[in-house]
Amino acid sequence: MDRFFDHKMETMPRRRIKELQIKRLQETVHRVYRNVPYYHKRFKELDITPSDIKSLEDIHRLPFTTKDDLRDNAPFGMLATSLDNCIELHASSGTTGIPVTVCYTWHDINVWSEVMARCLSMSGLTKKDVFQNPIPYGTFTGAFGFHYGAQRIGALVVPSGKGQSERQIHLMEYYGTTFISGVASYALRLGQVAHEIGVDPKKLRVRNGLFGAEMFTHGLKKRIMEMWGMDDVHDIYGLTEMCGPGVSTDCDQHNGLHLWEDHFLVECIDPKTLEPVDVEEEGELVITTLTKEGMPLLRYRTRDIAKIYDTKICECGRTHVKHSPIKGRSDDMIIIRGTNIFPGQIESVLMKNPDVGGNWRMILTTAENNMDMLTVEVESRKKLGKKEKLLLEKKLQNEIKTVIVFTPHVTIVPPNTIPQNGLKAKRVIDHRKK
Ligand code: DLL
Repeated sequence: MDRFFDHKMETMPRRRIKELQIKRLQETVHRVYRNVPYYHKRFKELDITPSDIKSLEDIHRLPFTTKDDLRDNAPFGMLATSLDNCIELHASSGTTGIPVTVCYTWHDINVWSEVMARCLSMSGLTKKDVFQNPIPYGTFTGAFGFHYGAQRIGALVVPSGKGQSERQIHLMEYYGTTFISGVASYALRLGQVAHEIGVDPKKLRVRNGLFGAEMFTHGLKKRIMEMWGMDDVHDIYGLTEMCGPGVSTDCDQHNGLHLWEDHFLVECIDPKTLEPVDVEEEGELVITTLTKEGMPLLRYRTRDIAKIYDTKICECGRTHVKHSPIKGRSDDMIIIRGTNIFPGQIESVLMKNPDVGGNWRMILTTAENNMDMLTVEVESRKKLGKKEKLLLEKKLQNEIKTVIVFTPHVTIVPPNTIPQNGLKAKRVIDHRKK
C-alpha cells in the first residue's frame, strides 16, 4: 500500500530540505523581529538582527523560547499577525493554570491539516476508512488535528468526541469503524470497556490506530494491538505550541518518528548547559516553526526528552529526520535516592506482564527516617485472590528493581480502581515532604 500523502515532499533529497529550511528560517526570523515585541526586545538584548542568520548553524545565535515566556505574554502577546487574521485558537493548560494559547491563520490550519494527513497516511489511513475520533473537541488540539488530517485524506470521519466509552464502542459497531485515534492510554481503557459490556474488541472491524499525546511505550503498543487484534498501531507526537498533533509519527519500520522538517526545525540540547548534544544522544527537543503565521516560535524548549537519529534514508523512503519515541518530560523525571527515574521505564516492565491491567501510578512519600519511598500502584487485569496478588507484587517488584536499581513497594489493586482524572494519564503523585 502506498502510505505517502505527499510523496515528493516526504522523499525530498536532504540537500533540498536544508535549502528550504534556511529560506523559511530567515523569513520567520524577519517576521518575528518585525511583529513580535517580545522577540524584538530579545534580539536587541543579544545584539543580533535578522540579517545575522545566514546559515542553519546560525540558529545557535537565536534566543530560546520557554512556556513561561508564552505565559508572560498570554493570551495574544506573541502573535506575529493581527488577531483579525486568525480564525481559530487552541490552548493547553499546564501546571500553573494560565493556559498557553495558540492562534491559527487559515494558512496555519492548512499546514496543520497537511502534516496530520501525512502522519495518518503513514499509519495506513486511506479514504476507504471509517475513522473514529474519540478525543474531546474543545481547546485541546487533539480532536481537531486528527479531524482535519483525516478529512484531507478523504476518510469518513466519525467525530465521536469526549469519553462515554460505552457509546464509543456502540458507534464502532454501528458505523463499522476501521481506524481509531486518541490518547494512548485511552485506547486500552476503551478495549477494557468493550469487554465489560460483552463486546470482544477483536470482533469489531477496527484494524489500525494512531495514538499519542503522552508517553507511548513499546509495551503499551503491543498491549493495544493484542487487545484489539490490530494489524499495526503508530505513535504520533506533537504539542499545542507547534500546532498540536502532527509534528512527527513513526513509519512502518517502527524505529523512530519522522519529523516534518519542511515545517519544523529540530535541535536536541542538554537541558542543563543548553548546549547541543551529539546525534543519537539523549537530550531535550527544541523546535523552531518554519511556516507559521499566527504564532511562530523560535527555539521552543519542549521539555521532551528524546534522541535525534542520524539522517540515513529510511527503508520507507522518507528523508525527513527521525527521533526516538519521547522518553518523558524533563519535568516528569523524578530523582529518588539519587537515581533519575522516568515513568516510561516502569511502564515498559508493567506492560510486558499479562496479569497487569490498564492503569498504574507511582506514589512518592517520605518515610520516618526521611528516606524517599516509591510505591508503584498497579491495577490487575482480573480480580486476584490474596496469594496471586502477593505473587504478582513480588514478581513486579523484582522486575522493576532491575531497571531502577532500588526496590520499590508494589501494591496490586483491583481493575478500574485508580482514578482517571483528566485526558492524559497522571503517572506521578508526589507526597514527599518538601
Ligand atoms: O498532546 C497534542 C497531541 C494530541 C499529540 C494527540 C498527539 C496526539 P499538548 O496537550 O500541548 O498537545 O501536550 C504536549 O504531550 O510536549 C509531550 O510531553 C506529550 N506528548 C505528545 N505526544 C506524545 C507522544 C498534545 N507521542 C505534550 N509521546 C508534549 C510522548 C507525547 N509524549
